[in-house]
Amino acid sequence: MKVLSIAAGFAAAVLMAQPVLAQADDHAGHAGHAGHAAAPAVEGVGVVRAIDAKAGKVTLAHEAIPALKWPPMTMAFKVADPALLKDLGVGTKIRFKLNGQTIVGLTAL
Ligand SMILES: [Cu+2]
Repeated sequence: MKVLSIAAGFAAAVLMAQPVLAQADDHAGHAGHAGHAAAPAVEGVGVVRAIDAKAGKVTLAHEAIPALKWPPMTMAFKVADPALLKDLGVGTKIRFKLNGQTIVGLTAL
């Protein structure tokens, strides 16, 4: 029975490792940015380029965000709450608050 219990323990370890791998994958699609893992909430300024209310995403041409070492660029962000998008239009300049790569708050400028 010893062999069986070792095999069961190994299977459990593999299962437990999977959520960690999935988290790491979240950042793989964003190679243009350096070192934003576990970033605290940070503010940025940008102009709305596109809105996808259904997906809860907004594309911004954002200014540099020195706290995250991000250069100015155009990219899509998820929003924490789709209601944040309701007063936005293409061309609206906003100040936004980020938690990781999710916008958690914004105001039109
Ligand atoms: Cu960016």
